[in-house]
Amino acid sequence: MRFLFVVFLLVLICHIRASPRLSPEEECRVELLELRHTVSSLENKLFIGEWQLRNLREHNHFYRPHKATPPPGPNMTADVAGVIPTSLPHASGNLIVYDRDCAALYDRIQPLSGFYRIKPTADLEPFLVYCDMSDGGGWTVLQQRRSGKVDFNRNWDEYKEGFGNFKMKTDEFWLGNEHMYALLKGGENLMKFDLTDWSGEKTHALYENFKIADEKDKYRLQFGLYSGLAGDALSGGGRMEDQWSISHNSMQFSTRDQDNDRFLKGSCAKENKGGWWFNRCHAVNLNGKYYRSGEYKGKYDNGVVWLTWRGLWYSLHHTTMKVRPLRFMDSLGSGAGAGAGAGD
Ligand SMILES: [Ca+2]
Repeated sequence: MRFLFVVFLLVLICHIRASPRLSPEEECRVELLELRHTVSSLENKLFIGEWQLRNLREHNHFYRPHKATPPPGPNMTADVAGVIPTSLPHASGNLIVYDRDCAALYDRIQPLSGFYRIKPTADLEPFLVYCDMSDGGGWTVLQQRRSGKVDFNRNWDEYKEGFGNFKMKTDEFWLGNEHMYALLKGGENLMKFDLTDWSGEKTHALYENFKIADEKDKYRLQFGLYSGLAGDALSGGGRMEDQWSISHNSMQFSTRDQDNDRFLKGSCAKENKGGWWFNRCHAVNLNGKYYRSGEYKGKYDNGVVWLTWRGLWYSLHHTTMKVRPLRFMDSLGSGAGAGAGAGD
């Protein structure tokens, strides 16, 4: 048995030795073919890499959000790395390109709600805004009241430049009339007012083509069609006889130190403790005195008010003013997200 096995092995070895070997020329040819294959594969990789780079440059897409980023908690600012890339080469020149508003940012990378830097016009320095990426997404927030911690009784320059805190989701702020002027310039937008009362009930109002003039015209307000559930208080409510004195359309902005209202005997901004587009004086004032309860009493109806929802003697708990382009396809894909509910 063992003998047979040895014979088998010898036959096998002889067979292997007898098998034809490649000549040096053939070996070289095979090697060449393999190298060509490798070169072709590397060329493909290079081509894809260059295409990706071109694509990223054309779309200012320097950063991809990490899927592992935890969602922001109630007391946490959302990830802002999406706007401040950290891995760019220092000698690369001015490569940081900011989005013109939160809608453009949403279109590009659909990040979480949070504070981001935007640059609506070329001549303006980039500035920080809160982007509400809920409620259909893409909202640039212009005003927020939440707790009464920030004093809104400010002068012209403060309203012009903006004030408040820009760190937490619940921070209160006024984005600033100059920033708002730049953001609203084209007027092809939809402004949404999200309102919450002290029992937690929410409502909203929407205005198309919301825009303000420049400082020379004292940031005069103009807006178009109303829709929503809160009532068209910005136009002065339903009563024609009231509208001439309390509609905010075409009104200039007033502050305690710049009286541009139509109330000849006094200053609406002084009485109402905040800057706003006062007539003589108002049906809406979201920058009024923050009363820490709903109904209030006093010499003036100077609370945070929306006439057609809770009246002039009820000061609201939460307010938000936020804007996005009129032709914005939200995450629902229908454009219907704006009226679907308050993104508060
Ligand atoms: Ca006046």
